[in-house]
Amino acid sequence: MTPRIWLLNGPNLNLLGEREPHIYGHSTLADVESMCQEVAARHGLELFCHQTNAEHQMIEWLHAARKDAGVIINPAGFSYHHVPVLDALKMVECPIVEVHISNVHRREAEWRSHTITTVAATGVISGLGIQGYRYAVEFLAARIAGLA
Ligand code: CA2
Repeated sequence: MTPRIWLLNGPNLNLLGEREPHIYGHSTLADVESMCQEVAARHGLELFCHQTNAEHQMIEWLHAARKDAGVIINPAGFSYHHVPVLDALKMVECPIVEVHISNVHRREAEWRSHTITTVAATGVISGLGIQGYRYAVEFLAARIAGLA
């Protein structure tokens, strides 16, 4: 059976490329998703891509992903004080890579580095722009193949 991985993006990331390009770049979410589809296909993985502005929807997808092969999530605003998303992440049994496009540790606002979701992640990539998503797919492919 083809291993199934998920790419989940949280609130406002549907506007990627349109707002604050000096922080988040000019690429759109569609660009991110097609880049990740290409990498996933190269590794023989099936990739489900979703974005939501609604917390309950994110939780539903995390429940659906629970027993699949991997999750890549940019929780965006859900990274902060959203305990139900954290609880759902803790229920996921496969590896989780948390991705932030910007480096949350060197942003103007100190609170951005206090991501509560990260404790549930296998690892975190922050500050590598949209390439962070590509590396997350590469990591999951390696993990699924037993190489990482
Ligand atoms: O760097 C990231 O990827 C973030 O997760 C993006 C979140 C932000 O709250 C985190 O601190 C870091 C969402 C930023 C607001 O949404 C935007 C979406 C597209 C373009 C500009 C902002």
